Formats: sequence, structure tokens, C-alpha cells
Amino acid sequence: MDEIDYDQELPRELIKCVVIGDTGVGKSRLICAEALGVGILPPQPSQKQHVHFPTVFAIDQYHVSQEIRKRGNFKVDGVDVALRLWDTFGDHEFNRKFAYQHAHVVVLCFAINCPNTFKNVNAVWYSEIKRYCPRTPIILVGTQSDWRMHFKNSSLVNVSRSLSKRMQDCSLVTPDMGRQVAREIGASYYEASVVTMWGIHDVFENAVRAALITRRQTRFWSSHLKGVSKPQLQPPYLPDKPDAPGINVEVSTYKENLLALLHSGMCADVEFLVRGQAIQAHRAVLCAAAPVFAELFSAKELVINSGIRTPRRLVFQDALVFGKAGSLPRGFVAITSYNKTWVSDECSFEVQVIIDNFVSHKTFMYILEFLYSGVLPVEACTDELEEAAQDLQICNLVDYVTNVLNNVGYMNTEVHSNFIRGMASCSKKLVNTQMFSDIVFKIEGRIILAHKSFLVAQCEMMAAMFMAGHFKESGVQVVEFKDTNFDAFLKVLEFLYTGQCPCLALDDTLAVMALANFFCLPRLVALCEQVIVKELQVSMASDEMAVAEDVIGYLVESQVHNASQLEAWCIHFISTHYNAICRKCPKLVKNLDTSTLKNIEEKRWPPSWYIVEADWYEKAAEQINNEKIAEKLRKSHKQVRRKQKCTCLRVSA
Ligand SMILES: Nc1nc2c(ncn2[C@@H]2O[C@H](COP(=O)(O)OP(=O)(O)OP(=O)(O)O)[C@@H](O)[C@H]2O)c(=O)[nH]1
Ligand SMILES: [Mg+2]
Repeated sequence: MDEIDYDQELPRELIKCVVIGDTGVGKSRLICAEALGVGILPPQPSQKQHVHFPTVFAIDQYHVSQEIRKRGNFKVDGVDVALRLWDTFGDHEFNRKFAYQHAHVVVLCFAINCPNTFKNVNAVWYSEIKRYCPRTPIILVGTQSDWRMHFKNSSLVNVSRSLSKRMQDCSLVTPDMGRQVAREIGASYYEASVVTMWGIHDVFENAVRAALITRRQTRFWSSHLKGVSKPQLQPPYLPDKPDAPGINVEVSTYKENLLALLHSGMCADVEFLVRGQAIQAHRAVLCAAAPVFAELFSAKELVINSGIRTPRRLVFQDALVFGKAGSLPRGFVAITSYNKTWVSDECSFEVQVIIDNFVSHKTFMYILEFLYSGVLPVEACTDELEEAAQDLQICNLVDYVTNVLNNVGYMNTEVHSNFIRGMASCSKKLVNTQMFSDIVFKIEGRIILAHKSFLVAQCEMMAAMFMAGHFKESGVQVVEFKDTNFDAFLKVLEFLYTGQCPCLALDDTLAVMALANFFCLPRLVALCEQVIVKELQVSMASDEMAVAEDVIGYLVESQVHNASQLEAWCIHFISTHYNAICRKCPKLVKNLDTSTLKNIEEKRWPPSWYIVEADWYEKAAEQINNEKIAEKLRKSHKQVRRKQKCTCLRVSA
């Protein structure tokens, strides 16, 4: 076969490179990656099928395209080459004789995730090469090297095992094993992956070197091949450092929870009579949502003398409300406060408010829905609602409805956030206050007053606790929690009342996180995780390792309190600072449980196999360097000796 490519303007060294190996090891993909620069996506656990189209003909498929020919023309060590890639089928039974003909180099592939294909290097392929082209140099390639990264992903490995027999009992072929066999068959060893595209060009560039060196030995007059070096060492592949996992805080469902509370009527303590129909609600929520209700419900105490007193109830009508003499504000007709001992007789609620007939039941329901959530559907925003909101002095609702009626509904984002801000600040003030309190907690011997409405709306566990008959707490007025931190409990209440992250100092956060987990509040757990991670990151800014001990402590706590995001963050930190942490606090690391240590080990970055490889590479490179120096010295000594010899002769002559 002609060894110069005369198709080109300039003659090039033509290299025929035959790629062989078991079926499915990735020969065709490897060739495509080199010839077209095209890789494949990483395997996915959801992947139902291993897509593999076996090659049928051993032909130089890649010869025909101009673009591929161009990509095959490159320079290696100053020599212009034209690389021609020959794909083959991997089935052992087929005859590949004509593919081997005139080959300048053989690239022999096995898949590192399939030990059988590795066994066949010696068992099948080496003898085949020796039979058809005994003097052709060989490059041994471990394909699919990305499996070194996926292998710790057990779900992926299991899927692959179930899909492919090749992956059964699979353990990865190590680079050392690859190099050992390469030595035995007199080849150079490389690894490559068409997923990461790492090592692809290394394989073919060094295949070209191997071919050119063999050519140099037979064509001694080709002085331009002088500079071609031996196949080079392949530096190990360092995968990208994984990003630290973020802390994801789920969107607040505060308003949805309060709306659900309104519609369920659970723990209601006020009844509105609207055109004779009853609607139940919660005084604490209404007071936090609109000042008019705060004043209305608390005013009865101030004007007790103006009311009509009976043993059973106290009725206020046209009485002193809002500190002024005169009638109730427009819209409110009467407020009846029932004596608790008579509650079961006439009304099951402590307070009953009669609403003026000009407000319809539907309109009043919309008003309540707004007060519980800060939003309303567009169809609810009518002139009637606007008027009612004005009469009841609910300013946010007036603005909200007016915006919708004026077709500037987009401005309601601001109205809504103002409303939520106001509500949060008012509801926060209700924490541990007597006003409308209907439950008492005893923590560390101290009393905390609370409102069931907020608790049952925001916390399913509390809702179950206070639901009749389920827990012993449902019937009692005082609930005691043992081994609970008083301040942390107040912070949890603040979260339940406001839906927002309470102001947390780092020292309190763990106790709050523990309680949040106890009460099954994943959002509060995540907010605590976020506070901890932010604080750690601030400390890391000056010295990353300064937080090492804290991180181990937080890891242990996060496992106890199901803070999985904090756990993942801590594991990432330890895995990416493994050696430094082991040096700094070996005892703490040792005390971690075995499954955590295994998890850390699997996620280590740089991975342990990379560290072993980097070590090998450094030593091998140093050895090659030393050999080069020794070779140079030998040559220069030879020259000196030759010169000395000449002088002697001349002198003696
Ligand atoms: N993860 C990973 N999968 C690969 C890689 N290379 C190939 N594969 C997978 O292996 C399958 C087979 O690859 P091919 O290149 O068709 O195998 P082949 O050696 O040409 O097989 P035959 O033509 O039958 O001899 C591909 O479809 C991919 O799913 C790689 O680098 N990484
Ligand atoms: Mg193929």
C-alpha cells in the first residue's frame, strides 16, 4: 500500500489505522469521536435500552467525506500525516483479514467496564493480530473510561447490569491492569471516553507516532521522521470538581394553608352571620390581617358598660367602638360575646358578629379569603366587593380590587407583598400574647401562650394533635413538651405564625432545626440549613479549612435531624477536602459511621483512582526524563571518546 497520500497538495504520511476489539466496546463511537468530533451523552438511570448498532462491514467508511478527510490530516511531531481510520466488526467469528492488510497501526479496544472484553485482548485479539500483521505496532485502548465516574452511581450500574450481560459481575479494569497487559503484548496503553471526549485524540496521535516510528525503522532515508517521539504517557483524567449542592427551600404555602383553615372551619372562634348564614373564622388571623378586626374584637373589653349584659352573653350594638361614641363601623351590626359556660346553648363560638345586610354572603366570603391569603380571583373583584371593603376599612383589599377593576392587576404584586409583610409583622406580635390565645405550652417550666388557628393551619402534626380524640393534647388546655428549648420553640412558633424564616443566630439554629424536624416542618428545616451553610461559607471565605471541625459536627447533627440537604453539603465539603480534613481532625473523621465514610469515599474529589494514577504518572514521567538524560550523557560520552580517539591517532602519526 502506498504510504504517501498524493491526494493532498502537499504529500503527507498516510497512516492506515485499524480499530479492533470485542463487539460493543465502542470502536465505532471512538472513530466517530475522532473523525467527526461527536460524542455521546452520559448514560442515564432512566435509559431503557443500550443503543448499539453493530458494525456490519469492515470498511474504511470514513474515507468518503471531505470533512472527515480534512480532520484526519494533522501534524504529529512536525510530520504532516493523513490518518485513515478503519472500523471493523467485533464478532469473533467474522474474517477481518482484508481490514488488517497494509495496516500501519492497530488500535485494540476493550471496555474498562467489561472485564470479559479485557480477557479477550490476550485470548482472541492478540493472536489474530499476530496472524495477519505480526509486525504492526499495537495501541491498547480502554474505552468507556467515564465508567470510573459513573461506577459509584449504583442505580446506573444496576440498570446497566440488567440491560447488558456484559455488565454482570462487573468490576472496572484498572489502568494498572491495562498497562500490565499492554506490556505483555508490546503495546502502549491509553484510555478514552466518548462521553467526556477525554483521551480520544491521545489514542490516535500516539497511534500515529507508533506507526511513524516503525516506518522510520524501515525507511532510514526519511529524515523528516527523525523528530517523531515514542508514544507519550497519558496524563490521568481529572473529572470536574462537582459543585457544592445548594440548599433548596420549598416555596411557602402559608397563604394556601390559611385558606384551607378558613374553609375547614377548624379551631374557629368567631362566627359571622351574613344575611342569616353563618361563616366561621379565626380572630387571631383576622386581627393580624386587618387593623379593623383587631380594634373590633378588642374594643368590647373597653366598652363593657355600654353593652347589654345578661348572664349568658354580652351584646354590643351601637356602642362605643374604636374609642368613639356612636355606632359600630358601617357593615358591622352587632357583636355578641358569649360567656364561655353558656357557649353550648346558643352558639358554639365565643364571639358572634352580625354583618349588615348590604354585604352578601358571597362578598363577605371573598373578603375573608383575601384576609387569609392576600389574593383573590379576578372574577371576585366587583364593585360590590370594592364598596364593602371601603365600608369595612380594609385598605389593602380596596387597592387590590380597584387595580383589577382598572385593568392594572399587575400592580397587585406589590399590594400582595405589602399585605403579607403587614400580616407577618402583626402575627409575630401575637406569639406568646394572651389576646385570643386558646392554648398554653409549658416548656422548660415556662409558659408560652399560643393560637391554635396558626398552629393547625401551618403544621400538620399540630393539626393532628389538636384534632378531637386523636392525641391526648386535643382535650387539654396546657401542653407540656419535655427536653425542648424554650427559645427554639418560640422561633418555631414565629415561623408558624408568619410563614417566614425567624431571625436566627447560628447558635440557635441547630435547636430550631431539631424542633422543625420533630414537628415535620421541612421548609423550616431547609431555612435552618440555609442559615448554617451561609454562615459556614462566610467563615470559609478567609480560610476554607477553618470550618472543618464544625462541618463534621453539623454532618452528625444533620443526620440525626433528617436535614438531608445540610448532610449532602457537609459530605461534599468533606469529600472535596478529604486529605486536609483527615490530617486536621483524624479522630472526628474516624468516629463517623461506616456508611457515611463509604459515602464520603465514593464522592471524594479528586477521586482516589485519580490520586493513584497521578502518582503513577509523576513517577513514570520522572523515570522517562531520567532515561532521556542518561541517554544524552551516553551519547555525549561516546562523542568525546570518539574525538579523543581521533586526536590520539593524529598525535601518533
Ligand atoms: N458510557 C460510555 N458508553 C459508550 C462509550 N463508547 C461506546 N459506548 C456505548 O457502547 C455502545 C456500543 O458502541 P459501538 O461503538 O457501536 O461499539 P462497537 O465496538 O463499534 O461494536 P460492534 O460494531 O458491534 O463491533 C454505544 O452505543 C454506547 O452506548 C463511552 O465512551 N462511554
Ligand atoms: Mg461498530
